Amino acid sequence: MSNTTDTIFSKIIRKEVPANIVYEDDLALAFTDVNPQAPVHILVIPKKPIVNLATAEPEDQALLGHLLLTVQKVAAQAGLENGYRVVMNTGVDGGQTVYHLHIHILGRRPMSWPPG
Ligand code: DGP
Repeated sequence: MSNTTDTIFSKIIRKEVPANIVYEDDLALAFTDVNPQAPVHILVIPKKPIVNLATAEPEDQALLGHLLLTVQKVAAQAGLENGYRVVMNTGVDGGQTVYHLHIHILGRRPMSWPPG
């Protein structure tokens, strides 16, 4: 696992790489996933470069809460009134590929369980 957090998502935050941004505030950014796994697939990320949930610190408590409430806001904005799935792939076994903490919002199709 890389320790650097200057990932492609940092470049999206700095607007060096284009993205379809659907929500932004001082602490968070949300944009559509480049490789959608559902009709709605949005990523919510902190602007602070946290690697993943496993490396978040107690000082990040309020930020993590803000990200979840941002998920709620973005999902409502996307019209996911029938529900949605929230996923945080964490580390190698979690299937994480971009080492900047992100929350997937997947919606507008039925989800199965268990996930792959
Ligand atoms: P994960 O496997 O949880 O680390 O998911 C990373 C997601 O990030 C993956 O679904 C594809 C998405 N992604 C990777 N690079 C880009 C990019 O440059 N732009 C956008 N919009 N999404 C990206």
